Amino acid sequence: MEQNTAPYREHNRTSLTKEKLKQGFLDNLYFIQGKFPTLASRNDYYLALAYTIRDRMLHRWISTATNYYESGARTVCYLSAEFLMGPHLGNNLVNMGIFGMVKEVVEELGLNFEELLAQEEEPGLGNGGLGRLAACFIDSLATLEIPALGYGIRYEFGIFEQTIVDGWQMEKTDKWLRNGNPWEVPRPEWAQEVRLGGHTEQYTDENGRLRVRWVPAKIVLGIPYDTPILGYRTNTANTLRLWKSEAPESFDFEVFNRGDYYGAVDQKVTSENISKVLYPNDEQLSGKQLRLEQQYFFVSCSLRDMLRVLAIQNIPLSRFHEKFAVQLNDTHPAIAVAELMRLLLDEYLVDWDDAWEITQRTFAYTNHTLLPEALEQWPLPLFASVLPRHLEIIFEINSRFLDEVRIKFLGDEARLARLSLINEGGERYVRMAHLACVGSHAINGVAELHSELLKQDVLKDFYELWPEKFRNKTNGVTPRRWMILSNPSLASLVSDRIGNGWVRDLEQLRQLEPMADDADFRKEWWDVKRANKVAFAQYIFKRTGILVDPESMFDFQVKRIHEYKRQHLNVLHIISLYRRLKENPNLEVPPRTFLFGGKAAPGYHTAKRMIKLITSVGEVINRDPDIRDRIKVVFVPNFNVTTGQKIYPAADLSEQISTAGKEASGTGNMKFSMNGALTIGTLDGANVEIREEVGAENFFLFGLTADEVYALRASGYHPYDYYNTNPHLKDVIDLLRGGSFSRGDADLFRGLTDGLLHHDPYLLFADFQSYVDCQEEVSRAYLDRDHWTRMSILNAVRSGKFSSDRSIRQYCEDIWKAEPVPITLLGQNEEPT
Ligand code: NBY
Repeated sequence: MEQNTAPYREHNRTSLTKEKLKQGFLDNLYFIQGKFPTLASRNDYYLALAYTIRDRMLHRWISTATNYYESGARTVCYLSAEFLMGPHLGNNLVNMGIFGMVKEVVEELGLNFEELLAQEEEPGLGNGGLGRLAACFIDSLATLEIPALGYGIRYEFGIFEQTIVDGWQMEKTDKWLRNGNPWEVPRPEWAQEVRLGGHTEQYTDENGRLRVRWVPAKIVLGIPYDTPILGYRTNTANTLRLWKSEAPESFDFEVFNRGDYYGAVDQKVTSENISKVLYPNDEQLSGKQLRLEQQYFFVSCSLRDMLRVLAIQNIPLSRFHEKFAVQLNDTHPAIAVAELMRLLLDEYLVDWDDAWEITQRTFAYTNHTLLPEALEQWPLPLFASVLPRHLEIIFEINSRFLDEVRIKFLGDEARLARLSLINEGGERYVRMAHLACVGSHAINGVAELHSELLKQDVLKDFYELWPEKFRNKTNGVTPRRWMILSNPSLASLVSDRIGNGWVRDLEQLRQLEPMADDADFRKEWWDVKRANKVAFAQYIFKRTGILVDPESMFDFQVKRIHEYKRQHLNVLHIISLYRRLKENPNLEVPPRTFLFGGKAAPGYHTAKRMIKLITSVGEVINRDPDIRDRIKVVFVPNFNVTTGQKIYPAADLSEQISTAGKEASGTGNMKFSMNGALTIGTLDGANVEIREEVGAENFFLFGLTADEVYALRASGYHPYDYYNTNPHLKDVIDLLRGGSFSRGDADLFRGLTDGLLHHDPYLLFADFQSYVDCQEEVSRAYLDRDHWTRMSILNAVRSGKFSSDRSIRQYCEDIWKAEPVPITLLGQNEEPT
């Protein structure tokens, strides 16, 4: 059929003039929503607008796919169990460069633009940093015009919605799809079959070779749902491809359940379960069969999808690793190593050695954690029952791998046991990090310190075996969402002075350094921050009923709630400041609002109690008349991408206070700094590099270093001694133990305080005094508004390194060997072929 692409420029559905946008919007309201203005709901308007924008993205999307198809370009495949995208509409408007125009169009139609943006339910298909990193990375890949696909799971329910009831976290299911998702396009024609369970059989093929056949217990279908991902002001629109599980009609209804209608429906329900819900655990194993099924499901669908693309582009299988660079976002997709081997060996009949070479040259692995308890392991019996063939392949990989180790480290049996893909100490497990290391040609950490600690500790034996595989790729965040979209007034203040080249090249912000000495600029900078704080104060009042003073310092700790992140250390300081203010009302400290946000894994009881601790301390302090509003404590419910976009621009101080050696990188720390917040932090994760970039004099450092933490633990850590010898710390702990913040209930926080007094695994007591002293420095600094503003400006303009564009450039050069493919729009400079 002849293609006719010419009309796209003038058409109501594609033209970018205001008149055509308006017409397209009203058309979509009528033809897609089936409404006319008098009956339309806010959601109808949002959807009509979303479709109006999507219409204008499709030409780039189709052109991008065509360009990639014709060039056969090397493609990056980012495999991640999580993509924490946040709302699409605003971001797409920013990346297309039509935010202002569309706002005008909507307002000229008498509608509230902000309200329509707020109508979008965010796709919260991730837990925290790891999922959000994947989202920033696909934004940067598209902006840098790199051919790339994000592969993941289309969870029907994303991360739960958090509410706070009586100070405790409550979870509600996240029904993000309930009003429809205008950004995705299902592609049932590219569905894949995934096998699960059953057993294996040996057979002899027609050439007399012994082969293995996997006889599965069930088959599920994976349906791809594609979402276009625009680059910032480029023609590139890459694809996020998320898999939804369904029951294959033929399989359950005919073959297995003939005559058993209810059994067949059951089977359908269990198949659909696989992509039903995101596991809400960060840094913690679930050990559940369904989780392993999720991982295998999306990995198998994605690899088969790559093989499908290879076939239609007529590329021989032996060049799989030349066509695709596949990144494993943590170990969640590490089963890909065994699955690609299985596909090559059993389905494409490739020899072991060739298959193994293709596999190793295809994969690279990013580690995101230093917590030993967070390294994924699957009990052997569970693994065998879900993936019997993969277990055989893993045994074979392991036996060949250990042979190699034996030669290199003759007689070192202990090392063999440490390196083995199978943990044999007691109950046997498959170690997914080891599978990822063995099956990849590159292994990276996500900040310099983290990458060093991987080599010295968590992956030491692999480093000694293959030092050449190890890299660092410090994380980054996209300035499109985290500055332009979320902080438009700061962005225009910057662009007014240096133009907008910084949006694609964040290092250009440094041109503003001299402005830190300009009093007028400092005033404008302060006013922007102040206006963002006023807006956030209103938001807090609406959400919590708490009145906060925008003149006060906004001091934020927002991130998942976890002992190693030490939200409770923050609370210990608040209590100590509260005590001092009660004792000495003339204490010269600036008014401060302590704000917290973050979700606790539903089964992580200590984390949930940390939330209760924050809210309980807040309840006492916020209504103490002696304090006269000089300090307030607020827990902002349901921290997610949407609330984050309001928070970072309103922050004066960013709390990055994890025990040194525990936070792999952190990315919130970067978002705060970019938006002009100062950091109080330990030398952990990317804090180290942030301090290097912004200058030690513009960073509040406290606490033990990672080396000191190791040394202290090695020499024997006794938290009780700190309690006994630091009267200040003792007072704080005794107030908690006495029930001062729990209406006299001495039991409410006993578990927390006893845990600290007797174990304190994250060394709060060891860092307490250093933290309190540092906080006093912060308070003094805030009293000098000019100097503070200077530091704030320098933090923002020296944060160029932390653009995810820089991270992605480094991955492309050093690991993926991928190059930009600029997109020619069809029908513009050339006719489609
Ligand atoms: O990844 C985070 C790290 O804690 C943070 O330091 C780093 O900046 C960020 C990006 O590199 N890790 C993280 O967010 N991890 C998870 O969310 C997560 C989710 C699921 C599971 C484990 C960890 N899981 O085992 O299911």
